[in-house]
Parts: sequence; C-alpha cells; structure tokens
Amino acid sequence: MSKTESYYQWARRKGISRRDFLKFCTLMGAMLGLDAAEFPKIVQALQSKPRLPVIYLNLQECTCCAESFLRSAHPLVSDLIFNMISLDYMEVLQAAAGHQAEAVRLKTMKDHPGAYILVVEGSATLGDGGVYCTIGGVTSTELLKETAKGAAAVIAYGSCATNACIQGAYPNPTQAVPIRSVVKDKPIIDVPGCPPIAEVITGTIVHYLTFGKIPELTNQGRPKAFYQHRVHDNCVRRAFFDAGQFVESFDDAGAKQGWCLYKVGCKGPTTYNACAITEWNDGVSYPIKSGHPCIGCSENNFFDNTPLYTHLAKIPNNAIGKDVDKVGMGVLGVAALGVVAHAGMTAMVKHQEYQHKK
Ligand code: SF4
Ligand code: SF3
Ligand code: F3S
Repeated sequence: MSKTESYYQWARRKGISRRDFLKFCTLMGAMLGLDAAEFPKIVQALQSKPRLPVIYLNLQECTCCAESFLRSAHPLVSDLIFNMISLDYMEVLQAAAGHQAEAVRLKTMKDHPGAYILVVEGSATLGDGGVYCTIGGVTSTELLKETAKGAAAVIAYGSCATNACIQGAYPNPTQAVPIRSVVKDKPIIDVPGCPPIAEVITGTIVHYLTFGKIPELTNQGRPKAFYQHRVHDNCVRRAFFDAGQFVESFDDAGAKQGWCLYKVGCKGPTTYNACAITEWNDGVSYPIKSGHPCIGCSENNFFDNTPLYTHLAKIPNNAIGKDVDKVGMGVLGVAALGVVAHAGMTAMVKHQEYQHKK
C-alpha cells in the first residue's frame, strides 16, 4: 500500500467489494457504540485518509495476542492492522531481521514524529536492570521508552501489557510491570485480555482515524464500548444462573445441558469484557459457550486473584433471591425434570419478583 492510498482504495485493489467495505464500517461503528448518524464519518475517513503508521513491539510475552489477531475471521479486522494500516515494524511478522529491522523502526519514528501509533504486546521488565528481556541489544524497557517518545498514542494490547499477566504473577521473578508503569507521558489505551478480542484494537484504531482522538475510556483506561459490561450481563448461560441451575462438576448432567458454570469457578460476574457480545472466531463461540468457565482474563492480576476453578466472590442471585452456594441439588433436581419444568420455575420466579415489586 502506498503512503497516499486510502484504506478504501486499498480494499478495492485487494478485491474487497464496496458492499463488504461498508459492512465493515457499519460493524466497527456498532461495536464502538456510535450513533448510526456517525457511521458515514467512518466511511468518509477510511475512504479519504492516508495510511496510519503503526509500530508493534513484542516485549515479554508469548505472542498469544498477535495470534488472536491473525486468527480473526473478518478479513478486514486483521487487514486493517496488517495491511491497510502500514504496520511498519513487528518482530513476529516482518521479513526483516536484526539491524535492518531496527532501521525500519527508527525510520518510521523519524518520518512520522508524533503521528504514529505504538501497539505494545507484552510487559516491561525491571528486575536486574531489565536483563530478562532484551531486543536488538537493549532491554525491552529501554526499547519501549525510546519508541514511545514520538508516538501519538500507545495501545497496551493484551493483559501482559496492561497488568503484566502471567509473568507478573507471584513471585514475579523478572519484576514484570504494565506499560503504563514505564510510559507516563502519552495517552495509553489498555486493551486487556489473555488474549484480547481482535475487534477491540481495530475498533480503537478506526475511532482514532475517524475522529482524530482515542475513544472514550473506562476509569481503568479501557475502551468503554468494549469493557463497560460484565461477561455475566450478556452470557449465553445467564438464564440458568437466574433459574438456579448450576453445573457442579464438569461431567454432570447440568454440564451436558449447558447450565451456568458459576460453581465451577466462572468469574463472569466480576469480569468486564465483550466476549459474550462479540464472541470469538467471527462469532462462533467464547469460553463459556464452549463449556469452560470464564477465568477473568481481562481483570488485573487474574492469575493471583483466585484459584481458576474456585469461585470466591459471593454473587447474590437476585432472581431466586438466594446465595447461590446454598442452592443445592433440591433446585437442581427440580430443574432436571427438563425444559418444561425449567420454564415453569423461571415463570414462577418472575411472578414472585413481580408480586414483590408491586
Ligand atoms: Fe455465564 Fe458465568 Fe454468569 Fe454463569 S456465572 S451466567 S456461566 S458468566
Ligand atoms: Fe500475554 Fe496473557 Fe500471552 Fe498475549 S496476555 S502475550 S500471556
Ligand atoms: Fe477471558 Fe472470560 Fe472472555 S476468560 S476470553 S474474559 S470469557
């Protein structure tokens, strides 16, 4: 892609139809929670604006976030980063290596001062002078500081970058720290998740392209459109939670029927992320839908918070008005009578609620 070619021109050249391009713009607008009246601005920006230079650093990490991105099913979601935007430097994907690769990074920084976006995957390391992660002869922390200097904004992509993830778990031998502990004078957008959802980074960049500013953030510095709801709020198993139907072990009858995974450790009620809305792999599934409890991978220090398959938080169940730990086999037995019994019980609970509110 040439430096003056617009995203739309690039898409057309690659054989993407105008219809698909418009669908992508609409998808991004919807995901960003924009009013429909704003959608044409996205179309206008992607049709007319030249490329946005992006430098992608891989610090102390396992590359799961880039993998998530590469696997995103919508062609334009990953292409926006890997092709449409000029991804000038990414150690994992670039053909260049060694001094040649570093020269590309330095050239982008020199040619676009204050205008490029820096995406960082992985944590910085402070232990023993940062020697546990060195790239191109310097510590990853030095590389981060140097590259962030001329960036317009920094996207901390993935839980390693936002809260040090598994490397930062006790006893944190490398003294891994989040990006915002090292870069303090730039707008930082935290996109947590291990790995994070690909659409979040694409949406964030589309927003920046369209409006010239970063999207609205939560009080934890995350794009609000994607992190304002708990996984629990939109969960596919939520009706079972409300009805008091819980999986007690992974091989029980409830597990086979897709009941709520709260008792086997689901952290969905305390985890803010968009998994239940966007889902993964082009909306195929997400952990809970596939039978695994949410481990809270987008919450700070989730490895240290609780054992993964034990729930410690006491989440009240407003629908059945009980502590769910006290909802035992009695309720489960009733529910196991089948869908008809389930529907009846839910209706009864709703009726009781209604009576209570009157
Ligand atoms: Fe879904 Fe977990 Fe909430 Fe159950 S506890 S409804 S499985 S998010
Ligand atoms: Fe990190 Fe948790 Fe993989 Fe994505 S986010 S590199 S571990
Ligand atoms: Fe992570 Fe929970 Fe989503 S484990 S991927 S935040 S469902």
